Amino acid sequence: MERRRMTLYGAAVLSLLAALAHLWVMPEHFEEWWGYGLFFLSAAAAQGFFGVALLRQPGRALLLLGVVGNLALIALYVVTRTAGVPFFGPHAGEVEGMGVLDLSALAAEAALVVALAAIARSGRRANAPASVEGAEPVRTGEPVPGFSRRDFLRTAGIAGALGMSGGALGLRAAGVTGALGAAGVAAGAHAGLAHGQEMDAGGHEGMVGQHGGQGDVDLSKFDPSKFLRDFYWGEERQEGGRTVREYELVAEDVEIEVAPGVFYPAWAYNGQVPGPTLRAREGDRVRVTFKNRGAHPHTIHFHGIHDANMDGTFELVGPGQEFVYEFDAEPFGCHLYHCHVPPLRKHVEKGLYGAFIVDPKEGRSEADEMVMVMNGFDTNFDTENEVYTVNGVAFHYQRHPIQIKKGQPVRVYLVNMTEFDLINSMHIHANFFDYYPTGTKLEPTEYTDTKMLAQGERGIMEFTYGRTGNFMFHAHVNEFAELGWLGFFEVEE
Ligand SMILES: [Cu+2]
Repeated sequence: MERRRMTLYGAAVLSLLAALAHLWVMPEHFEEWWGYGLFFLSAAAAQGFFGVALLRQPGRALLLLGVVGNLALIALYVVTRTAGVPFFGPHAGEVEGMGVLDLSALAAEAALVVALAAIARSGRRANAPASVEGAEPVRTGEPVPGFSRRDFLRTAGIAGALGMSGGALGLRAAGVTGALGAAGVAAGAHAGLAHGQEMDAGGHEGMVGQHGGQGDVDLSKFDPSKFLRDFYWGEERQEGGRTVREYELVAEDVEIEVAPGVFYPAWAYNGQVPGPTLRAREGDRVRVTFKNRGAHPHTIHFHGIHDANMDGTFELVGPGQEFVYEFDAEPFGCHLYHCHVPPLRKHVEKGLYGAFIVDPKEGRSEADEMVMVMNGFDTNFDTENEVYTVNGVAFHYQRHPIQIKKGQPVRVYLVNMTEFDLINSMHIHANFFDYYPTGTKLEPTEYTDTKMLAQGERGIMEFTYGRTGNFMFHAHVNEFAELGWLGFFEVEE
């Protein structure tokens, strides 16, 4: 009976481990759809209660329930990883990715089924008339026909140990980017924002040389100052008398720092949000090799004129897969690219976007060129942005003002990729700019100091500062400015 009890304890632990795994991933599933969240909550609750019930009243009905329930969960797992999510919710039909945590939960459930079967079997033997309790010693070396309880126990023990170590690994990974981490991130976000506001209030002092005295993000990972003027022209080659540009974009799941100490579990092109600024000349052949190293299917949808099968809307690129997009760069202008896998909001919100600039054949006039991608981050997963930025890090250009020269024309490629909020805007201080909507015409349509952009809208700004000093620029949606979308031009002689 001692072995039976040990198997019981083992089974209870396995059930609790599986429950913990389901509980762990529950918040992010709630974020996707309340139905998914509820499913994970129910599974966790059932497995939790089952583990406890097993130790109190391990009757045959309960054992059977455990076997059937866990087999059903295993079957559902296999279906969602092969055929896709069945019928329900926004992910219906979408194939889910696999991770350490869910595989260890799966291992725990499989081991649990084996253990429950073993308990049921030992129970039946113990209750058989010929078998008296305690009179059924399993002597070492005794030949046992078939699969003995000891074998079951050993199997369950090994699988359990695997499940536990896998679970621990998974928990560590999840601790960084996952659900419970979200609480920490949310708390961090508030700290970060208080911090931001403090800096905002101190902005005028900042102008006399105290920028960035209050901590910074890890700029070795991603530096918006470098990103600002970093244009990815691709590998240039000549094919049949025309210019071909070859680019490589890799989608991956990566944690990014969007304000000092505020981390966000992003899906990103080439490990950064925004993704690299792709650039070509009108008429160039653009060839983009896209590799998906993330856990979900993704694509790249380029704004421009191209074939239907190069549009990044139909051919999903699954985890581990590749796809090559090829098209002519047209029309010239300030465009964008982003993932187009449903639910679209989710894939964009997570960070899969960047600017795509096509120069006119004759080029544009000489200028100090830079790209500014306006965006936001929902750091506590409440479908609202807590942090707003230009180029991915809140208040970066307040801590590190953009150096420009007096009298030097500046050209800003401005792209709005903010999710959740319908509009964003750009305002520069003590100056006015020429504005070219979408950059598709060579004549400006407006001379202004504030421009409002809807989601996905973009344009080109041109201006020159005739005075030296520090000049602020920010969203004129003032709430966004206070939550990170604010910076300075430092104009020097
Ligand atoms: Cu995607």
